[in-house]
Amino acid sequence: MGTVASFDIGYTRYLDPPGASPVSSSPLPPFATDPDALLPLYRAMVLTRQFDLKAIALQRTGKIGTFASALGQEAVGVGVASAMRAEDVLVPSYRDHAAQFVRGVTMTESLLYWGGDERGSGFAAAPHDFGNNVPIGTQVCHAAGVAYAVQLRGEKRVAVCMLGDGGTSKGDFYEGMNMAGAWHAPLVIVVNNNQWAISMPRSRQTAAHTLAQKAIAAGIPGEQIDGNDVVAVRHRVGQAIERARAGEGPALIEAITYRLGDHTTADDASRYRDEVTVKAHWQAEPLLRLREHLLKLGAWDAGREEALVRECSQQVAQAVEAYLALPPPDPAAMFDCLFATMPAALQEQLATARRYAAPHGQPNPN
Ligand SMILES: Cc1ncc(C[n+]2csc(CCOP(=O)(O)OP(=O)(O)O)c2C)c(N)n1
Ligand SMILES: [Mg+2]
Repeated sequence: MGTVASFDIGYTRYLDPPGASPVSSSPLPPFATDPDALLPLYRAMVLTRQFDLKAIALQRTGKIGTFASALGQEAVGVGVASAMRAEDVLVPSYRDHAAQFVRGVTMTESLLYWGGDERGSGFAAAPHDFGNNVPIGTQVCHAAGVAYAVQLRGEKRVAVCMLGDGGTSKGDFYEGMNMAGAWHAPLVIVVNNNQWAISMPRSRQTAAHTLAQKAIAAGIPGEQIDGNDVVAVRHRVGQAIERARAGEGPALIEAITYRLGDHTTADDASRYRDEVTVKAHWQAEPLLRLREHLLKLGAWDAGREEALVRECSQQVAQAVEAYLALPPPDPAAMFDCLFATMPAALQEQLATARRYAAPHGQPNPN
């Protein structure tokens, strides 16, 4: 038998975890030796971690609903969003607030979302970005449609879609990616492979050796990166985005990371995974990785670390204060944006909501 086609899946890492042998012989991308370019990335990762800590506490005290933390995966979101232009379109999953914060979404908006408030899905600073997508993988179809639309309009914009490893087992993922490939549309798909789909490990989700290779079937390039290395994420995703912008078509990037926390606040991961493995992954976590690099560049020290953590936690506290001070939304808001003309059944529900909810602007007596 001859060979009609063969494919390679590349892997990129620049910042090695302690004890790991170097992968890349290529020099660091220029921004990676410039503290002025790196410090905003580090700050965004620290801010996300502080936000996650606080959001979990808010869920525990009943101030928000279920929450999905990005603990250990901060470099994926920060790297992706920092490689985008403001006019690009982020189509995220529910675990992508690190990316959203870099896009200008406020922490108060994010808390509103997790508090079940429709106002948390409209972003003042990123009005064309999509809201958090909870149905797994369906956002790949939306993102393919966005990419097709900007292509038809002749705009130099790129749709960037984020989803999890579990999402790549869904038909929507294949369908969206396939159409983007067929249309040669400007779409970059970033798979956040955090090794788990709730309690289902990556090893049991698919027999595929990599998730990146799923792109090959759609006729688009696929590659892996170390998702805990913000330099690799920003650089490789940035290159894919600029290729897409230049009309060179879509790409898929699988970012390998690890979910250090529970799936959400409704989960207890200690029931299905052992602590020794989780502890080992703490050695490779993304903040530590960039902090070590900044130390080597002489751009960081314990004093600056302490000041940054303090500043970020204060910023989170202010966002929480603003969230808690907002009057509840008009109960009618949850019926908006569903139908051009509201069906009778929903009109009835709306009337019920109005009867039992507190008047708009008043705290609910319950
Ligand atoms: C269509 C659909 N099926 C099932 C679920 C329930 N569900 C919520 S999260 C999740 C796992 C997703 O795992 P992954 O895509 O790896 O993302 P992660 O949560 O790890 O970021 C599932 C199955 C859902 N939200 N949507
Ligand atoms: Mg996952």
